[in-house]
Amino acid sequence: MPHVVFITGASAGIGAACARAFAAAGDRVVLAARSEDRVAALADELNAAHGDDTALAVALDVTDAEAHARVVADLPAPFDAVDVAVLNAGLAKGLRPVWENTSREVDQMVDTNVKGVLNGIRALVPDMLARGRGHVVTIGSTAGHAVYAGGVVYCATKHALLAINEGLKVDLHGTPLRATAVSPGLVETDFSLVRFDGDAERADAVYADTNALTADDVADAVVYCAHAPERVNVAELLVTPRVQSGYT
Ligand code: NJP
Repeated sequence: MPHVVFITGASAGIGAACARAFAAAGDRVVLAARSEDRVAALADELNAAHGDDTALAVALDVTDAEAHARVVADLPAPFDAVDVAVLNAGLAKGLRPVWENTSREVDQMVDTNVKGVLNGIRALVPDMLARGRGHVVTIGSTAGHAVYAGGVVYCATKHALLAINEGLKVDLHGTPLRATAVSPGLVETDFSLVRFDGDAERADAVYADTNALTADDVADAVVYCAHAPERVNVAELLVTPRVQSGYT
């Protein structure tokens, strides 16, 4: 039976790669992001490649708890019984000493990377519990294992994400549900463009001296965790470039 996989941040980067990888593996995917046109285009691509009802696009800002719950509750068949939640939407902003971060930058990172994931868990897990089947995969980071200069808030959100994954496993103990954190190192996506406010030169420089992962590398890891036999829970998967000098 194909899984139904709900992916946040599916309009770009790792989320879009996960969508392509799950669809190629025969699963159905719900593509959630704020950029409605981008997820709609990706859904069209996947439905053309893998057959109708492979992909459904939904507009979602994960920071909006009510919208998150509503989007999940309103999913039409055959996308309405979500088996795997890939809670991937995230960003970094304003990489400067923490006292120089604006309150907007702090809000953007905490609201998206932490509260957005909690909103996803609250929207999706109750139905998984009711059906006795489900898997929550959060996309963390090597930044959840360290703190680097200028990245205090981002790193703190990714430390929080690992705590959420650990806590979720505790709360899910005795249920058939699984919880996994996939923690990538440096991945070549729009992530750096976002964290440097669209400065492409700075973003490119990040990848110039490193053999960064591709988004597909991370997607393969996510699919591996989700497709592991039911008796297996991959608690956390750290996936880094073979050579990585620091933390993203
Ligand atoms: O970044 P990018 P990645 N509501 O910028 C979406 C982690 N990570 O794929 O809403 C809903 O290409 C945004 O969509 P849109 C990182 O922390 C990365 O690299 O349309 N969606 C887009 O689809 C993050 O958790 C690296 O703008 C929202 C997606 O998020 C995850 O990987 C290293 C949203 C971002 O795509 C994916 O990042 C690492 C919202 N409020 C961890 N805000 C790395 N790239 O090096 C944003 O260790 N999105």
